[in-house]
Amino acid sequence: MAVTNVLRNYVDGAFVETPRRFDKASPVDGSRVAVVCEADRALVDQAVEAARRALQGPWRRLPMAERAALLHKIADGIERRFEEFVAAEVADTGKPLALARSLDIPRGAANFRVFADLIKNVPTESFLTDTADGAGALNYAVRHPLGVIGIIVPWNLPLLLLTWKLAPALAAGNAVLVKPSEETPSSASLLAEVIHAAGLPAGVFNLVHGFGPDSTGEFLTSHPRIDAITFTGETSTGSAIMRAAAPHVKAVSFELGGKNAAIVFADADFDSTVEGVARAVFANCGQVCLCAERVYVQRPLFDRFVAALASTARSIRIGDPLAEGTQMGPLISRQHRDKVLSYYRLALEEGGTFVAGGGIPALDPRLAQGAYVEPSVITGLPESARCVKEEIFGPVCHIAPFDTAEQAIALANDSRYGLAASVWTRDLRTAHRVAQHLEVGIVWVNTWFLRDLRTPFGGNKLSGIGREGGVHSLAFYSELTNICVKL
Ligand code: NAD
Ligand code: 6OD
Repeated sequence: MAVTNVLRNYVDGAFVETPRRFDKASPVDGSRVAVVCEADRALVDQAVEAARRALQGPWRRLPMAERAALLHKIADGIERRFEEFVAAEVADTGKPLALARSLDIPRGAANFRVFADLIKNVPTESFLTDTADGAGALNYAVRHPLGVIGIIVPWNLPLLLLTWKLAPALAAGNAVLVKPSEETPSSASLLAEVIHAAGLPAGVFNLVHGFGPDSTGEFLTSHPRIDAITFTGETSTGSAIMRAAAPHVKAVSFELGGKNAAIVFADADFDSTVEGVARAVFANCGQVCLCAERVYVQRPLFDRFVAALASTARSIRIGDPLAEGTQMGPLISRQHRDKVLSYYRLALEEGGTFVAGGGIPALDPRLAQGAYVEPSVITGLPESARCVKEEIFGPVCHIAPFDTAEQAIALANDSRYGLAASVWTRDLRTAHRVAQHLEVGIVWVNTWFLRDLRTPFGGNKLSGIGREGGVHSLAFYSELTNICVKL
């Protein structure tokens, strides 16, 4: 009989079991992936005190180069246990092996390497100031850790998003409590083993498993001795976290939801644009905050483009993520599938037509308890439809025509969200002009989700607060003290 993996918390340098546990179910077939020990309030308190002690201990005195070397050691550990991380991520999320191997796990390691190198090379400001006596003054800023950071992350890119926040927080010298999603506890648990083996001082990194409201997540956001919360997830959760964090005036950094537009001009290279937009819509079963759920195509190309995208959607091989050639796995859970399917039904009620998908795929009966949906393409909805306005977070887009660049900009900007957009054209003048008018944090031209980790990443409007990436991450995870010396 298979032994179920019990996932423990990691607090003050030790792995900790708790009596309260929950099951993590596989989105592939409903089987049990792991039993997870939920951290209660007392364990969170213990982790916070351990983190506070760590901030005053050897971690504080560690030379920056040694701190950076430890981050590289963690990256080495991820790479050494690469296939275990892949297996953990696939088991929790159901994403295809190839995706975990090419995106999630390599980025887990890369996040540590980038911030290890950056912290050694980033300057702080200095200014020479004129004074009345002519001697002047020298101002220079010194960087301090922000303190104890609560890191709360979602389930769609578990290791990638966790380490995207953890690596810069550690590089800047902070101590952290990490809460992964209850849907994806496995890769975070492996990471705790890697960090333990790398020899990070006790209390610097703490892992606490659990849920959001009335559970571990809320214990973190309302804790008086946690200095800041960095969060990726739904906009409504961000709003709840802000309320919980307000009494203690915690700093917050938020990467939230999106309803991203792809704008396709008639002169775009047809084949590479269909391929690129299909990736933007269907990657990770549509569960990337950057995915395009609104596609606008210039009228002369519209019918041909709709037909090609629908044909691509129908050709996607859906199934067991471990099977050779699978291109799309399930959604994260049956609960999330219910939400996505409710939008498929709503699209019909709102007057839309499915030119591809719209239901549940016929699959091997072994996968009957899985969370599968068909990749779908919808046309004919009014711009005011809820399916055009609300984030669905599944493998689905609505396609609508436009005539002029001004119209495309107005359509793309008519959203409460402002995370990302992509523009597809051979005309660079059009590309730059449109890109600069889009009310989003990230624009890709003739590509999608091409990342340089030094660049600012984040959203406008309801899509977030602040920017992370490169020096922007270090700015959030640091306090700067300006020292003014009269010469
Ligand atoms: P979610 O907001 O439901 O959960 C995210 C995390 O917050 C989980 O760990 C959860 O346990 C925790 N949480 C939930 N309620 C909480 C509360 N009241 N207090 C404290 N913690 C709480 O999001 P999800 O469903 O896991 O992820 C999907 C969402 O994340 C989508 O909206 C997607 O757009 C967004 N997302 C955004 C980005 C970005 O960079 N902008 C990246 C990835 C995902
Ligand atoms: O690439 C990243 O750094 C990042 N934060 C991606 C977010 C993807 C959202 O699902």
